[in-house]
Amino acid sequence: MEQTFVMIKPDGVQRGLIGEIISRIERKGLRIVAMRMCQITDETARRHYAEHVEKPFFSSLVDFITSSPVVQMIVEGENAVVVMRTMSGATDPKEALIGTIRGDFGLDVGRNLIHSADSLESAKREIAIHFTEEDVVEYTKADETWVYE
Ligand code: IDP
Ligand code: MG
Repeated sequence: MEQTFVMIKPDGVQRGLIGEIISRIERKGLRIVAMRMCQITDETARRHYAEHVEKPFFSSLVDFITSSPVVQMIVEGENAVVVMRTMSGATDPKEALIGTIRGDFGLDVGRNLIHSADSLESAKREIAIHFTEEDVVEYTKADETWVYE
């Protein structure tokens, strides 16, 4: 079982898509083991997006991600990192496949609704930024014998 970090961005929250996005995660068979709604600080946003500090869009990205509440999750499952990236779709929603979250609900790269960690290493780094061990619950979902062979 892998854990990944997922965040519904301010546009997803403001557009009333929290339920839709969480519903897709649940229906896929993934297990949410931590979840919170919060407005992230400038400092946390800069840490989270540190790899993009030199990019021209960095300051607008930080402004956007701190502009309104987000929903953060740790999502667990087999190959959870790749599965969540696939469900999220390409970074630019115009290119994201229909059936993905970005492909179905977005049009602009600066308003692409969801963040999901791009590797196991990123997932570990991001989980450590946004959550502590006490935030994480351990449980088995009743349907898991019907999700996994
Ligand atoms: P990802 O979210 O698919 O991993 P990254 O390349 O890591 O994409 O970029 C992080 C975030 O920065 C994107 O989700 C998007 O919100 C924003 N971003 C990326 N490229 C651009 C751009 O060219 N213009 C504006 N915003 C961008
Ligand atoms: Mg990324």
